[in-house]
Amino acid sequence: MTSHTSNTSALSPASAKVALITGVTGQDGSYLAEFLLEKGYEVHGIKRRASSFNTQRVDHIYEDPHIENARFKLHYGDLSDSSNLTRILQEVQPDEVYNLGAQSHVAVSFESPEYTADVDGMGTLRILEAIRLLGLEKKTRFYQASTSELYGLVQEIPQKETTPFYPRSPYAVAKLYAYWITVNYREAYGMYACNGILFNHESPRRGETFVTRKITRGLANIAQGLESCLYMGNIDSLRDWGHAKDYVRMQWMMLQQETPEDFVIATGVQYSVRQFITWSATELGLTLAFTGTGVEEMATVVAIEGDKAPALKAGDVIMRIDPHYFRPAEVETLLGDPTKAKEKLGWVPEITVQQMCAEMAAHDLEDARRHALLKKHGYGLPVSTER
Ligand code: NDP
Ligand code: GDR
Repeated sequence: MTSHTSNTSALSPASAKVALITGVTGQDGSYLAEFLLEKGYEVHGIKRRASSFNTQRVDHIYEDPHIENARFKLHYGDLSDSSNLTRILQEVQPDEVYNLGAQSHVAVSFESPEYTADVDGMGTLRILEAIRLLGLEKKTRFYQASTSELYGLVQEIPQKETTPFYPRSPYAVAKLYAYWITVNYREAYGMYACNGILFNHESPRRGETFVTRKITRGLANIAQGLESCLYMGNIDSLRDWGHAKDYVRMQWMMLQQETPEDFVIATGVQYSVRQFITWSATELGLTLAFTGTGVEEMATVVAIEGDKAPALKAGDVIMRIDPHYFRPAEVETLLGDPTKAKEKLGWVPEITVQQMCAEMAAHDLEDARRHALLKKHGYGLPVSTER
């Protein structure tokens, strides 16, 4: 492994590097910020203005800006606003930029295609162009959050760096532009810019409407009597799921090489959404039977062990299919080949999908128990079941 920071221990204050993260309030942004702070970086993040607080995932690392030498700083900004991005980049003069900000929900991109193209596609160009115009192209290294969704209608199994792309959603098409503009700025201007082509990665901080979190959170709520049934889309869909903590480590590793390159980051194992439902149920002591086919398929509780699901009894139907969650064009199967990352960077994922599922299920059960207790005492808030 070649490296401009081969040492993985923390930097001394004098040599502290400066990182800028777009999407710092999201799942990956929050883990990456923690990771970089531990390494001694000064970390700047861009957060969007919202009518209520949207920094829950980074509140625990927030530092009062009045404190001298605060190392975690937030700036208001938006990927749709070039002047704002240019100003922040000029102010921060980052050594490394991690472009994680995006409208990241595939199904929502069919409903907001133009916004998704603007933020996910043009937003990437805006940052690259700002780096160039500010004369930072030799100083600032750039990481682009590319995605396995680029493979879409899969042309080769497993997918690796050389597999042709065939995007299947406005999200994936926007990310295709972002991928190529990153390659183009590397080739045209000699910028240190690279793509991490990351397969699905999850955690207890995963957005509530992505499939894994929807399942762990939904089943925990059902077990505690806060909801009655989980409504799902295509549960035959196959994904290669890893843990976000493992994947942000790799984002950093990619920027420590001598020369910029693109890498596939995946576990190399795939499972179905149905399998993830089964694991999540097992974590709650539930054995399920899947019956019926297509939109008639359902999951029924056949046995219960332990005390995690007091609201359920054998025979309860806890999962049904709702075609509302089918996508206009689906990506049926994704399976990554992380050989290059393993061989060139020595990266291997440390957390298995089953361990991750157990962590998410335990987290969401604790949340559901708290909600159930509040409800019992008359303080219950409605549980959101939007997708
Ligand atoms: P999240 O959806 O959890 O986070 C997205 C972040 O982008 C949030 O901080 C969000 O802000 C911010 N954001 C959204 N729109 C804008 C905007 N217009 N301007 C500035 N910021 C914006 O995504 P993840 O953390 O899961 O993913 C990080 C990146 O990696 C994304 O680009 C995603 O597309 C990509 N990716 C993710 C994979 C995964 O499996 N998680 C796999 C492959 C790629 P707010 O909190 O205000 O909504
Ligand atoms: P994906 O993740 O589209 O792969 O994009 P998501 O978890 O949304 O879907 C995975 C698969 O599950 C199927 N599915 C459902 N999905 C959701 N959200 N809700 C449902 O009820 C449901 N039922 C079945 C989907 O059809 C799909 O096949 C994620 C995002 O993080 C992207 O930003 C990232 O680029 C890719 O992963 C890699």
